[in-house]
Amino acid sequence: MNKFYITTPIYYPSGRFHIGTAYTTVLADSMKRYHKLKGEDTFLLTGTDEHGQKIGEKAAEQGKTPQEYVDEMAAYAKELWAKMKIDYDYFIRTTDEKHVKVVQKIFDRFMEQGDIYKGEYEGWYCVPCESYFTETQLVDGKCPDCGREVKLMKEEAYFFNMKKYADRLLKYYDEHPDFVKPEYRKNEMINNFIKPGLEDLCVTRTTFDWGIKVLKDPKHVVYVWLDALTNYLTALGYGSEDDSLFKKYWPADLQIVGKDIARFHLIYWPIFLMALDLPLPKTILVHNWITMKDGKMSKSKGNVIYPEDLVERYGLDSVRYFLLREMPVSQDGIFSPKSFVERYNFDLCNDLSNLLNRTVSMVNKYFSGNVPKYNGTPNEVDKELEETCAKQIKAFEEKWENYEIANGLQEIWTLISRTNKYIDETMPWVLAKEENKEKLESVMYHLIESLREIAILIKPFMNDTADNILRQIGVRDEKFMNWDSLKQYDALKDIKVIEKGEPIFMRLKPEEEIEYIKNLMKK
Ligand code: ME8
Repeated sequence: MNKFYITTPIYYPSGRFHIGTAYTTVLADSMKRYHKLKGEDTFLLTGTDEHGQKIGEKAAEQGKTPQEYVDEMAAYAKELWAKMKIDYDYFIRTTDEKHVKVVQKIFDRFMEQGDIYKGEYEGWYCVPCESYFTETQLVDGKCPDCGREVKLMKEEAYFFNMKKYADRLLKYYDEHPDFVKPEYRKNEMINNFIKPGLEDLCVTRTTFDWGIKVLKDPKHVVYVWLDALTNYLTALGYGSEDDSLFKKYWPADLQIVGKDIARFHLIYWPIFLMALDLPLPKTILVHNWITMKDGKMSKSKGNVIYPEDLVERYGLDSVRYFLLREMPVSQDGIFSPKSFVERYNFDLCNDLSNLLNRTVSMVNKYFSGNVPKYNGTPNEVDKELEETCAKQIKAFEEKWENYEIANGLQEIWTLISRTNKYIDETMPWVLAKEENKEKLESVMYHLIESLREIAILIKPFMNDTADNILRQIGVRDEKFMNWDSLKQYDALKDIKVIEKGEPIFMRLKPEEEIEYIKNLMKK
């Protein structure tokens, strides 16, 4: 059995998580569910990144100890992921003792190997990003990552010898075309950071103490990124007594990260792994950001949207659908109340929900709910629908295997539209009037079968809706719910749809709901 190990970034618990954070997690969860449905042995990791100056300051603001603060925030994160039905297999916290010990061991090993050396650091430091920058890296004298003010700071520090690994990294990029997706991110790393000369990385801090202490020199704490990146290993028990999960799942098959943390994952992370003599992940997928019409989401602009607020009013699956459908992965996607309501009304309500409703009510009306068997003599229109199903399944798989997520969803909606059109073309109400039983049976079978395939295709990202569709069309047998069963078009037998179809999505009143979401953003 193939294994598939997938990771999300571990999140800074510096406040409530907005829909950007939810996007990464929903994407990872959907990928996991897709591979699981295909029968693979999947493992999804998520967690919280709990050390560093910013967290210490946040806790102090609230009159809490850092530990109290991160305990509360980790509980909040778990609650949110439960609401969003994130099917993770392990939740790592960088304050976990198991993680702390291994980070210390790794640091010692790097020192012994000569990868880490002691020196003095002077540079431009961005407090919110916890990153030092050289003069040339600054943009208009400000932090190149977040655009905020930086200050000149100097401290005794340990450094990781990145230069030593630069050529090996370039060679690795070259020989592993699947390592970085989309490819242009790799070129950015090469042109912006590696070719101009990779700087050694400062890997300790003495300016604060909320972090993992260097065992041999405890006034230093380990730089948050060295601490955080190793979570992908320690979560599996790497370096601990029980490393069976590590042996089973490492290297990761897919690591998903946002564009702001690409540099850490595409340069430092592979170099740390090379220094540990470990294989590198198969693919690191860098996604762009969800932005607002007026730019980045920020509390000061009053344009932040939180996933749980949307879920509470519109249900989980519409939010999951919107995030994946509206974000092209390799470009920024814009959230607007109007686009959310439109996607809801057009894609989910008009296209999907109506298709189900019309079908269930026709099977009830013409065949007392009993779905006719496949008759073995499909006509031209039936055959065309069968072929469209097969074609769209293949197109979806191709897009998802290449991590073109939104395009994959579009392929499913092409099938949904085609199926709706099939009703208009075959006009079952006319067939009923003409008492053309044989044709009417074939049409009903084809509609139910297409709906079954659609339900399986949407299952990775809209699990509850998929189950609801399968229930309404009367598919109960697990063997017709897995990915393999998509290959069979003619096998459904003895199934009965529910007596009265229930709409899975009800039309929203656009103006009211746009106003409602705008108010959420101001809240
Ligand atoms: O970076 N749209 O954590 P984090 C899409 N602790 N994604 C967004 C986004 C937006 N508007 N805003 C943020 C960290 N993100 C580190 C990770 S991993 C070893 C350590 C994404 O909570 C962002 O790109 O600040 C990142 O991938 C993730 O949310 C977590 O950000």
